[in-house]
Amino acid sequence: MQRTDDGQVIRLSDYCPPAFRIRHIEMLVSLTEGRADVVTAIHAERAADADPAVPLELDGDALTLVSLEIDGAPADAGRFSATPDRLAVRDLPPAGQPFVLRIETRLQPEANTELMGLYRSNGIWCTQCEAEGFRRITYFLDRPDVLATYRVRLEAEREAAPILLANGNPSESGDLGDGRHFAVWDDPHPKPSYLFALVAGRLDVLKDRFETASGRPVDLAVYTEPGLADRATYAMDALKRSMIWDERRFGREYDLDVFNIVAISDFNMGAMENKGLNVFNHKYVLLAPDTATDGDYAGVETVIAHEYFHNWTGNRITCRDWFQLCLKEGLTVYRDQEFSGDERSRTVKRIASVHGLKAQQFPEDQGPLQHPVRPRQYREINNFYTATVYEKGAELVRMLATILGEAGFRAGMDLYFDRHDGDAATIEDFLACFAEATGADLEQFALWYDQAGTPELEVRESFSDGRLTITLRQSLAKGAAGTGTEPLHMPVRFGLVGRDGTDLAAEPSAGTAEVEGDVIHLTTAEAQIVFENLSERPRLSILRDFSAPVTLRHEQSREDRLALARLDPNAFGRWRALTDLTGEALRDAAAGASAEFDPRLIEILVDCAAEERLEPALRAQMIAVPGESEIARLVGTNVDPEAVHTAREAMIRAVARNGADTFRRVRDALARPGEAFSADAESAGLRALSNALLMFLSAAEGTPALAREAFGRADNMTDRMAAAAILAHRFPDAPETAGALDEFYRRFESDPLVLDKWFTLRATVPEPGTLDAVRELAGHPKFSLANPNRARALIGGFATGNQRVFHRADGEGYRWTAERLAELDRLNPQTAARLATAFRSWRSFEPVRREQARAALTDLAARPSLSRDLSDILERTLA
Ligand code: B3K
Ligand code: ZN
Repeated sequence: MQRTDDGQVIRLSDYCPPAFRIRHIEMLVSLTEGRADVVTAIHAERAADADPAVPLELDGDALTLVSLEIDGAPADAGRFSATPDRLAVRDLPPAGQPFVLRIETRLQPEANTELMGLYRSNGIWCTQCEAEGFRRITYFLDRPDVLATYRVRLEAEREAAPILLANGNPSESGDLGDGRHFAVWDDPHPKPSYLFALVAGRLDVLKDRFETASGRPVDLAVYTEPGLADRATYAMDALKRSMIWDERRFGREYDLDVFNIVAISDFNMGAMENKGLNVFNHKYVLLAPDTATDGDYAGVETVIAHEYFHNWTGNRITCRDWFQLCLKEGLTVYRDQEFSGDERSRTVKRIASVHGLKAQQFPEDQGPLQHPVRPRQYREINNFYTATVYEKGAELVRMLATILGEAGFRAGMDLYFDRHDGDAATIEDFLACFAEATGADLEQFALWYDQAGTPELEVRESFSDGRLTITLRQSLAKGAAGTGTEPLHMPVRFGLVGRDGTDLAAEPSAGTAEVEGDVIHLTTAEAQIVFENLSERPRLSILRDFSAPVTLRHEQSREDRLALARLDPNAFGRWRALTDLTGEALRDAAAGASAEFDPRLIEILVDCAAEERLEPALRAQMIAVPGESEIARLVGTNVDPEAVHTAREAMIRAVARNGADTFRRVRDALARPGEAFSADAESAGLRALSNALLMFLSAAEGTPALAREAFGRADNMTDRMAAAAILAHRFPDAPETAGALDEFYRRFESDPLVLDKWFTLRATVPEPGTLDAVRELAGHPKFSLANPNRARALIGGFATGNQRVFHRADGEGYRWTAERLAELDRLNPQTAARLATAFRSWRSFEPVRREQARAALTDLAARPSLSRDLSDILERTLA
């Protein structure tokens, strides 16, 4: 039974340190079919400054208390009261007199469909405790500022669970007779309860070793379901590369004798950084050329690195409270982005991150679910693992690095690691380290954490007599979060591009904002910068590398913008110029303003595809046509998804028509027949470009022949999926498509990760008939709401990946989705709430759809016993 809503709001301003300290925990978890018995000994002590009469109030969630002992004696009934969600113990000793509570609980992991706490995934016992899952295992002060060492003993039948894992280092193991065995794990590093984990089951393993820079040997292992360990080699390689990178880039070494990763099928998110025992959604571990796309490979590399980097940013230094979530998440995303940039191509990675930010975080920041990077209040913390906390949080760290420079940033990080190792810290603690290490004043910068919304940056320029004046103006509108609108410290990176495509070396001669190298520090609502004695009128390339997460309004001539798209020496600047131009053209077409595309723009897109000096991955990014939801965001109000679809198709056809000959030539030259598959970034880039061209060529020819041929010839999942998507999306009624999708299904029917792709492929066909298809797919024998990946593949694929059908004018797309969410909410509130965010932009649609969406949401919100997770999202979305 999920927690229903009690309407309680948790506020940052109410933070109080705990009245009791818990320094050490011993746990015995005994697993049998159908039940788990948990005995927890909590070594606690009243805080020195706490009221001597205050009871110890432990959190619980759906728990049954079996027994309670205080210092070795059964507790008198009068000394405690227990409910499923709370255990209060009175008359405990004063400060200075430690005591031990022994709490016995009994759980039913098989019945846990929420996948929080202890549950079973394909028979494997596993846990998820962040944010508040530990309280579903035992009563505890389940908050991140309570740090303790753990000793955990696991017992289970050897046959059912030959592998027994927990946090820390293995200490003892042995036989118990009766076919049962045990293992004891010691975690010497004090940690909050959200980092607790255990895993038990029949697992295969891939093992390796690593030696840290200071010579500590570490046993590495990736555990998988039986028969799949050979798919973990890339993950293992990514882990070792992450370990080396963190030593070199941040001086951070690993700190236990073992590092274990376990890949399971049923998981609410990507992965979890439990100390020494990372638990992963198997989607972010298992790879083979035949089953995984290049995107999957990149995703595994990123998530493996992300969870590993949490060992320092998250585990060694954790968060004081959940409002500080970005302290670990934004910082760790920044670190994984830097890692991927170093391992692959920095520009390609930066473009991918910015594209993701604009596609996911911008709509969140500009809609009803808006919240500051550090929220001030929440009803359900699981709903705040958002693009704003993660991706915008990473942008704030990136701005800090831009403002302070590489050396200053590193000095601040060193001080942070040094000073706060072992702490539960705050954003203030973090920023203070940078201020102290560099002498910078970061008070204004700190506003970024508390002011929600995407700021606007308006840029104007004027040139005469060799004198260029740039005027910058920033503004921030009050949005749904209702937070402040003060001017922010915005680092604005720029270049003055000369006629020959190189940056002019010019120093500003006057201005009201400080300029350091190629960065303007905009700290006021408006500022001006002046450059004099310029030999030519430069083209202003502004906001290079997306140096601040803002919406740019640059009054720049079309000629200059087109020129920058061709010759900005900063490749990111070229991409931005180009995608802004295509975005605006699509926006105007979708809003009915213009049905014609500027031929010069089309020509640049075509030329980019053939530009040899650009790496292929970058060319693929340059010629990508923005997706329908991105176009809808640019239109902003009264969106008609049919018009958006039509506009996008028209642009694809225009590019395809003009580029067909070039594209064919480039694509032929990219072909590497007979060459063995390699997953490296360069090969992935070749495939990305080749498949982008295949899409345009298929559109130009108007037949499925090319894609069908590519599908048949594909020797890897990237090419196979690309071809299948062209067939399914562009030629849904062709017999070639039915044949290919059938073949795909039959071949991969028993591979869950590939089957997820098949469900998504079918759910994203932009044709009205897809609604019947998804109805049927929800009843498909291979569909299951209980598996989050499968639920996301179908419901998420449809609601976020099929704008045209989800937003059908008759409201059927909304109603079908709402119905599935209601069903899913009874099993897994967290996943239901996450999927419900697909509705977040409902107000930007035209009145008929808006009304349909409102009705579907209102109807869903009015259902009895919705979870706190789902009702929180629905209420905020409707507010
Ligand atoms: N810290 C986890 C996310 C936990 C989500 C809880 N609802 C994974 C990560 O960000 O690394
Ligand atoms: Zn994380």
